[in-house]
Amino acid sequence: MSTMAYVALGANLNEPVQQIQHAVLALKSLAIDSIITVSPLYRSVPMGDVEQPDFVNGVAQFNTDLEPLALLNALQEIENAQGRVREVRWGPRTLDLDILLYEQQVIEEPRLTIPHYGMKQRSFVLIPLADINPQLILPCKTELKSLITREMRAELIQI
Ligand code: A4P
Ligand code: MG
Repeated sequence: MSTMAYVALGANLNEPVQQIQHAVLALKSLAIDSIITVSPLYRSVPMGDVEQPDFVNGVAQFNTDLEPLALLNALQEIENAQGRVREVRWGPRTLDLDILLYEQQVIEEPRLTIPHYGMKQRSFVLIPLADINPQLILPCKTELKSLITREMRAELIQI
């Protein structure tokens, strides 16, 4: 049984666009038949108080037969392979891969919260997600579209 997953991609160090493109190739290896849909990429101002370069953000969608924790492990391996060093929380990174949605499942485990805890407030997640699936309804029954404000659209520049 395969499950549809949405993964957020973010990078703001060492050629961020190339980091994302490289990550997309790696994600194909987790996808059934290597089929993956990738949103347009956006440049976004860093959220949070850490002084750091702008981010490149996007979202990928694919079907996988990995269970949620196995998917998280696989994503962390890809982050590590691309030189991710964890120093400051919310600090700069070569690559961040967060699981946004795993079908309509709600998961609350020590290492894994799905839907991703911050997704409903983040322009750089909601807008690329809506590019892929404008009709998406979240597990809490909220329509994705209803969360996207005019201010959020003004925050992002498509690359
Ligand atoms: N974890 C729990 N749930 C999940 C999930 N759904 N997907 C745990 C992935 N990981 C999940 O993550 C810390 C731990 O979260 C993991 O070990 C995993 O077990 P991390 O990637 O090591 O650290 P982090 O990313 O610094 O922390 P966090 O809280 O995930 O940060 P965020 O929320 O990812 O925010 N500004 C812009 N413009 N664009 C960005 O992409 N990203 C961040 C980081 C800050 N500012 C940003 C952006
Ligand atoms: Mg993260």
